[in-house]
Amino acid sequence: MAKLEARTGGRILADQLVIHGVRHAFCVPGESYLALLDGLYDVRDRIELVSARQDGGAGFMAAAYGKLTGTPGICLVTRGPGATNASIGVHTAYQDSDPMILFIGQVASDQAEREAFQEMDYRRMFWPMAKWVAQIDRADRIPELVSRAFHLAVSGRPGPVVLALPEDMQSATATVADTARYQRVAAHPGAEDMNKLRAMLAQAQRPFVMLGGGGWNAKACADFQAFAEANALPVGCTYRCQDLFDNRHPNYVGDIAVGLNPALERRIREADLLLAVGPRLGEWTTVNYTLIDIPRPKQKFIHVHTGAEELGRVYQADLLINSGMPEFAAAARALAPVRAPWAEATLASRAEYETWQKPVVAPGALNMSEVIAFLRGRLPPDTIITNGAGNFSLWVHRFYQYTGFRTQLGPTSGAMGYGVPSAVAAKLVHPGRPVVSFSGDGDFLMCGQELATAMQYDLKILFLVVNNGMYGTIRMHQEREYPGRVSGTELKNPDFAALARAYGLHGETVETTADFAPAFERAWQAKTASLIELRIDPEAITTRTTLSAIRAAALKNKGG
Ligand SMILES: Cc1ncc(C[n+]2csc(CCOP(=O)(O)OP(=O)(O)O)c2C)c(N)n1
Ligand SMILES: [Mg+2]
Repeated sequence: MAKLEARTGGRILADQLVIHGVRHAFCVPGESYLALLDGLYDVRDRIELVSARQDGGAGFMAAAYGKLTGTPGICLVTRGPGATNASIGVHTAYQDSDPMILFIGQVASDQAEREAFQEMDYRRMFWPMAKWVAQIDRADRIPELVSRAFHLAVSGRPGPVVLALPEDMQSATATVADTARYQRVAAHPGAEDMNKLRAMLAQAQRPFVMLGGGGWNAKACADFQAFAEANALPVGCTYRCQDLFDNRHPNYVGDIAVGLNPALERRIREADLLLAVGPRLGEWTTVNYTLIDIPRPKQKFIHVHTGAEELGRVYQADLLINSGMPEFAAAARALAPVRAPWAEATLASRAEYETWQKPVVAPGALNMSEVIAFLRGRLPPDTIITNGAGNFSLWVHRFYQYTGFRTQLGPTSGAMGYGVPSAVAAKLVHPGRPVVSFSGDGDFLMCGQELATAMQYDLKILFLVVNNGMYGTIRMHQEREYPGRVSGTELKNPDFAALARAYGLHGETVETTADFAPAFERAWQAKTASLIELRIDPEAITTRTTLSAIRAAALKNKGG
């Protein structure tokens, strides 16, 4: 065996990242982790260090990287201000069940507990939004604790882990062996579970599948698709998990979130067997916890989830299965198909989805449903679509067709600002695939500074900013609850195209539906990243109704 050499903590850590297969790390540098930056210098041919412009942008990039690759997204930030900024990425990865590791430079151990410059207790700060928070106090324990971080981030319900790194620990030297690369640990469904599932399916008349959650990969999606096909099952995807099932497939019947297709909602309510595979069944997926009865669904209910702690949490089920998604999907595929008297109903549900997909009439000169329909036909199938949070995303989710695993990156946490940095991560991971990023006007300015990162790393992304001059989602809720009393939701915006040009992008503004296609083609041909601002009518607040209709209904309600 080769003799071990002494290394600094920073170098040991960089070497562990290489061993665990990291290709990109996202950071905003800080003086609290100079020795780690120096360690990364030595491995720069294996790990590309991407400097973001705000630690929140770096956090989102790492969370999106985790979603996209199924391997932990790595984020490096400085203490106090860096950590607090980056926390939005940690919270998003937690709610989205995406693997991520946040490394934070910490004050030196001889100053700890004095509230030294930017000192914080990360265990207390991050515990409700991370799977594990720890501090590495000795350089010779870096391999052990980093290995544990990787194992925890990907195992069970995937999620974020936070490790604090005291400055003096990073610059200290130690002679220690590296660990082996981490392995993903997952539960498997038992043979009895699968037999019971099959028996319940065989007895059903109107089964319905809700697909969602974290921990999937392309093979698992393909296996699940084969199971759904063999049993003619209708499949709906939960909020922002639409890419787990090819939306062009005849068994795909729509997405399940607030504002879902009423025909789909009826089918879920009238189902006699609900098979929830992967999702947590949170507020959005259950339409504010109204879609499925609590605690006992009126349908026969099967819940499959990667984390045992999630099962039985809100909903009591006839069958609870704790399993990794790839493990469950492979077992489901291997089941002998049942007779499927519901096959016709699945086709009918698909037809309802196709009707729901047709562009709608909307107020104003620029109709978002037509824009998305154009993109659906025009974008190559491997395009990755990202979005942040706001009502603008409703148009994308309803009218686009995601073609398969990880053609969608959207925060199920509803975090504004995700659309731009997630696109940066996507283009770095898949330079050969087109990446189109959607933001609202409010949403965009939360992380729009990462346009600079896209330019710095030469990432040719198309950014679309849907501008209605307001925090529209909140204005919608305001009109519903406090009609006519607009408070804090108006926005006076910059010229987004000019802003993009200042960053060095190709920038355009579009105000009519007809002008979108030519603007898109110009942007598509541009040598650099590009941004198109889409000015829409504030009245076009959802795909189904207008702002004034919401206000009128609320006033009528209050009057009566
Ligand atoms: C980081 C963050 N801050 C605040 C909110 C609350 N919020 C949800 S949607 C929204 C408005 C979004 O505005 P915009 O991006 O312009 O999209 P629109 O709804 O107008 O289409 C706000 C403020 C949030 N979800 N995330
Ligand atoms: Mg807006």
